[in-house]
This record gives sequence, C-alpha cells and structure tokens, in this order.
Amino acid sequence: MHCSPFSPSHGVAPWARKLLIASLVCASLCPAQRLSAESVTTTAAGNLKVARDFKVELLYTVPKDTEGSWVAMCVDPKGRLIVSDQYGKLYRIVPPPIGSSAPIQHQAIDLAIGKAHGLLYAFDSLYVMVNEDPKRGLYRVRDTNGDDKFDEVKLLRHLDGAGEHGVHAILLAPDGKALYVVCGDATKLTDMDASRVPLDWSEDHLLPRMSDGNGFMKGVLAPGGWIARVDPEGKTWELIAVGFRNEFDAAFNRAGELFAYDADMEWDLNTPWYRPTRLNHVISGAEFGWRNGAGKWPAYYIDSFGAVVNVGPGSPTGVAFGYGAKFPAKYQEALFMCDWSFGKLYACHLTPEGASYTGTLEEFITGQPLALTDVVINKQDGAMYFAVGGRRTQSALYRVSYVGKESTAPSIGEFPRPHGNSKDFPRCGALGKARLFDRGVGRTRSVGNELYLAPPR
Ligand SMILES: [Ca+2]
Ligand SMILES: [Ca+2]
Repeated sequence: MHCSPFSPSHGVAPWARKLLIASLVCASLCPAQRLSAESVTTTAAGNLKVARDFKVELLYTVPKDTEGSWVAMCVDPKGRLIVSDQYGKLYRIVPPPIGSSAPIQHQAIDLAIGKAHGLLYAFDSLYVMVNEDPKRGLYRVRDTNGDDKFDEVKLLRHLDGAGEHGVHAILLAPDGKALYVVCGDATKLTDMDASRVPLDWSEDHLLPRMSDGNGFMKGVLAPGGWIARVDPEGKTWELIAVGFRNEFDAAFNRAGELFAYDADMEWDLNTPWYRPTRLNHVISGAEFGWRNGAGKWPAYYIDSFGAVVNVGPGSPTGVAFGYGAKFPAKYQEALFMCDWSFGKLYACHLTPEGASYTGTLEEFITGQPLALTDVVINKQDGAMYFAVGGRRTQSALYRVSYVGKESTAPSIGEFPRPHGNSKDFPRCGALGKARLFDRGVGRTRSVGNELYLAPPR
C-alpha cells in the first residue's frame, strides 16, 4: 500500500523523497559525498563530527547480502544488544569490552520472528513489533527452559499497519507494569478497552482540504499515529494519545513523562500548514491533530498541543534518554534523537516550563552519510550504541563513549515534573499555561493560574 518502508522501489515513500532532498542538499554542499539510496556506504568513525570529549567506534559493518539493514535495537539484562534487520532476522550481539579491539560476537536468532521496527526486553521476555510481514503485530518471545536461547514466539495482537508508517516502537511503562506501543499513521487503531483520548475525532474541516502531494496516503484520515498502553500479556489496550504523523519511536523521562519525535510531511514545505519534525510531550489523552494535506492542525489550536521543540525538515527515527550512560550529567539527562535523512544525532536538553517542557537541540554526532535508525544506552558498559541503515542501505553499528575528564557518576536524577501534572487531573494541553480538565467527574475546573478545559463531549 501507500508507503512501503525503507523500500527503494517506492518512490512516493516519504523517506525516499527525503533521501532525495538530503541528496540534493548534500550535492550542493559536499559534492564528493553525495547520498543516494543505492550508494550509501559506511562512514568511518573518524569522519563523524562528534561532541567534544566523546569517542565513536565503528563496531560492525553489517554484511548487507546476508544480514540486511538494521533498524531497531534493544539491550537485554546481560548487556547484549538485540537488533532487527528491516526485512529479515533478529540478531543477538555481545559487544567487546570498552577499550578492547576484539570483534563483536553475534548470532542470528533462528526463530520465525524479525522484520521489526521496535524491540524491548522486559518481563523476562523479548517484545517485538513486527512490521514487514503479513503476520505483523506485537509479539512476545521467551526462553522457556532457561538455556539462554529463545524458543517460544507468541503473537499477542495482530496490528494492521505495514511499512514506514506502520507498526513501530515498544516501550516499558514508567511504573514497570505495562508496555507502550507506538504506531504510525498508516496503522489502523486496534480494538481498545479504554481510551484517555475523547473518542470524537473527525477531520474537522470548515474549508475543503487540499490533500498531500500526489495524493500520498489520501485515504489515511484521523486519528493518525497513535500510542497505547498494553499489559504485559497484550490483552488490555488503552489509547493514550493520537494525531501524530509518523512517530517512529518515543521515550519516558525520569518523571514518567513521555516524548515522541514526530515526522513532518516534506511536500508541505513552504505551505502555511507545514509542520516541521518535532518533539512532542505526549500528555495523557492528547490529540496532536495530524490530518492529511492542508487539514492538519497548527500548534496554536486550543484543543491541540504544540511541540517541545520544532526540529525542522528530517526523518525522525530512534530516540532514547541518556540514563545509564557513563556520560557527564548533562548528557545522561538528555534525550537523544536520530534523524535519518540528514544524518544527525541530536541531544535535546529539556527544561520544565509551565505544565510542559522546552528544549534546546545540540548536534551531538553528525555525518554524511549517517542514516541513523536507532539508538540505545547499554547500562552494563555505560556506552551508547547507534545503528545506521534502513531501506536496504549499507548498515553499521557504532558505539559512543565519553573520554573526557568530567564526572560520569550517575546523575542524581532531579528531573522535576512539570507544574500542574497530577494523577487526578491529566493535562490535556498547554500553550504557556496548563490547561486541564477533569475527565473523572466530567466538568471544567481551574486551579491557580491554570485553566482546565471542558470535558470531552
Ligand atoms: Ca530456550
Ligand atoms: Ca528504538
């Protein structure tokens, strides 16, 4: 359908077009390093621009013909990485100790599972968000006999959403009791047992809409990309937020607040309705107002919620907080955000403001090409790992460690909740001040200088 993934054969796929834009930009700036879907090669660590006192190692160049191109990663409790080929298998990787020049050890996980955009090790299981397969959806993979080899694959819920706008990430809930599932706008909503989002979305247009260029995903209407909370057995689903374009990944901060890095529609550039790629603070019950073409909600709509940071053109992929990294405190607390098309790994430094946050972006690591797909922190060795690849391009695994003199002691984690966050009154939006409503009793309420919006109809 519409947007098959990192597939070079689909010229209308947004990432394909972005690659072209990146290629044109690159061609004008650095003719010797042109980027194209067919010719992306591995960039040596020494050719990357890296934040001061950080070191990057190219750990592994993925043999494209046999192991494909890696787009998702997670870390297991022993500090091993599990990665997924976009169109193939899962692999388990033992990275060499930091400072050692030994090669990585890795092996294929020989089970009928792979083709994932999201991986998570939790509840003594590997959760896999299978995308490029007719049997796509949320899976649980376990080692049932304790021999350190996975042997059971169980489909928890089929999800209807293929390709680059389909089934994406899976996260552990901050209370450690549930999972959060992240899906792009081509993923149909699955049956929900509950919803924090008022179930009354519509296209909400007064004037006729101009559809996306070339009619791209014309039939894909509200609510767009969505995030749901799911129990570890995959049985009970609760809708948390909707209205994203294509948030490939998301992450919780220490305070339990969720952030998603949403995509833009690059064909909207220079139109009044263009929304840049942006970091959204995913508050309970939010509707971020993605709509096809000219119908999308601008950030100033009172019933939407703006961005923590507007990033600009790009292709958002993996995100991760720096918690657990042996980095200076500033970077332990940063949210790392991968941009696939422009080869930028941002460190976003967040500051509470009102009921939400503001953030400043730092280009932590950049390269041409550096088609970033996912980033994780390995708490066992305190290093960051990131993968490049996607759309069958040349893939590789890199490691980032801190080699400067600042303390890398665990940050004390004083990451305050934004003002106005409470269990009883989930925030539904903010433009400077908090605007909350009480879904529990269904009435409007104001506290202090905060305005609580009317309850859902
Ligand atoms: Ca086993
Ligand atoms: Ca990820």
